[in-house]
Amino acid sequence: MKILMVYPEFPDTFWSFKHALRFIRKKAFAPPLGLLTVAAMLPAAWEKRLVDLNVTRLTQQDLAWADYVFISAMIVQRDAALAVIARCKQAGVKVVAGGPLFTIEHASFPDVDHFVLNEAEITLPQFLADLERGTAQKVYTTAEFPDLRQTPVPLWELADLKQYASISVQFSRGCPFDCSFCNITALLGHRPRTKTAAQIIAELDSMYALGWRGPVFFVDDNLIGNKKQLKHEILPALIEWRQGKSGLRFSTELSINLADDEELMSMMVDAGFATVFVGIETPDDDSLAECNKYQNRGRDLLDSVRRIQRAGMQVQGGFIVGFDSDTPSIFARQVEFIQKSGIVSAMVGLLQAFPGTQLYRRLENEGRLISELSGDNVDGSTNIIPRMDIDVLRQGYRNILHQIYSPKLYYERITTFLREYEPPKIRVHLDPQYLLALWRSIYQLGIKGAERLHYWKLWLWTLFHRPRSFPQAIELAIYGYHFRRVCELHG
Ligand code: B12
Repeated sequence: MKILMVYPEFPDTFWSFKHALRFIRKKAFAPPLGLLTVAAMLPAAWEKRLVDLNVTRLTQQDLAWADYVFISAMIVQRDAALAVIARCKQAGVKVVAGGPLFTIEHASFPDVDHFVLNEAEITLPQFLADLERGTAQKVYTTAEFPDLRQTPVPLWELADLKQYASISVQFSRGCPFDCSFCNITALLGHRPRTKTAAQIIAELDSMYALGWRGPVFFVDDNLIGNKKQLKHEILPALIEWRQGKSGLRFSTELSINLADDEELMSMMVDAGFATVFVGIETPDDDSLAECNKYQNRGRDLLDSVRRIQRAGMQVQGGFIVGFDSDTPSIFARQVEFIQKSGIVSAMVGLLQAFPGTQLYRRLENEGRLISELSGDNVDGSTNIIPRMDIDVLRQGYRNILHQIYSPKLYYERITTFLREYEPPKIRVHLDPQYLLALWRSIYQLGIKGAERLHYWKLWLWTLFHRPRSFPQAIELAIYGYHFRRVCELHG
């Protein structure tokens, strides 16, 4: 059996990092972990190939070679996925679809032959057994959440790793919290399910053996969802594994209560975690109460962010406007909070309702859902009727983006952050692309760009005050270039 795994192209979004990736001559952020994991679950004797349309093209020969195309996608890849499916149909290749897009809206894809939905650890074996018997069904779905201790090491070797800026690994799925807008718990449940330390080390060993020394993204929904196992099993294993190795800087996603645990933060830094993405959402307590984000309430959010930065991790943050409790004062308050926090990569979105969430059910009951979901929470679109006048909301939202990504405020945030930040001790792996990126940044940002003055001020300030953080300063300046391009795109 010949299986062609296809990952459709992403549009230009906040997290696509498309414009920043050019500086390091990479084509995409990370290889598609879902497809590579599914590939590892297929019979070893089957032939497998990966075509990630973010780094290469899908040719007629690829389609002629395949017995089946296995496709995965997020909602944001809907149109690109439809185009791939149409080409498969034309070429007479059968399509098997899975992943978040199809799990949420499979009925909109009549040309897909088989949907293997939810987590493949449960549904794929059922499909494969039926396929062998010649009784494959149209839809495989489950309400159960699998034990991740049976998840195999992804087949990274199918991907052309040189094309990517980072690789993803996954320790856990699910999140113990209950934020009303988040579709993670709807897709993956509340109880964090985890892999063992031996599995994680095997995954890291496998990518290290392939020569990977670049960044590694732990794509957990909340890395600290199971603190006990993390502290007693995973982090000690990672700290030991890192001895004598260079590179493989880790990043992840987690909740703000990390700031309450000094020991955990220090272990994470020793294990090599350099960046964490945290859902801050809003400085407004009524809005936090409205969306049930109790882990962010009753604390000084700015102080929590600073504690994480001081421990040695950069904080990236997610923010939302458009809650029912929001008044037009929220726009200025968000900008003020973001500036004070030194959260350089601030992802600000308009509130959107994803199917399966509490928010979706509530707004459906109130008759406040409109239009299709774009799937990109930072493109300035929404599928809900907000309480605030929609034009005021849209304008206020655009103002936030224009302000926080204006060169002046953006570069100010970099220095605010670097003042608090304790740079990591992990040994740097010197990739010549990073040196070239420095030269490209000089040309693009320091000579051509409208931000040139701020760029050179940052150079001087960092070299005098925080010389060890110089690589971070340049990296963040390059991210800023990407964020500004994406903002321009969305008006
Ligand atoms: C890593 C990640 C990213 C990476 C993607 C890197 C890459 N190339 O894969 C980055 C940071 C780039 C990213 C970006 C975005 N992301 Co994202 N991301 C994730 C995250 C945290 C993990 C995904 C992952 O790798 N999981 C691990 C693998 C093993 O799981 P999986 O892919 O789900 O696969 C399993 C099953 O789904 C199934 N399966 C998957 N595919 C297939 C295919 C077949 C044929 C079969 C049989 C089975 C199958 O089997 C696998 C094993 O069980 C998820 C949250 C989550 N936990 O899923 C959000 C998530 C996928 N992202 C989301 C969003 C919204 C975005 C952005 C739009 C955000 C933004 N505004 O910019 C962007 C869009 C992408 C872009 N580049 O522009 C949403 C998608 C919602 C949806 N229903 O579509 C999610 C679910 C997060 C959320 N809170 O809702 N993301």
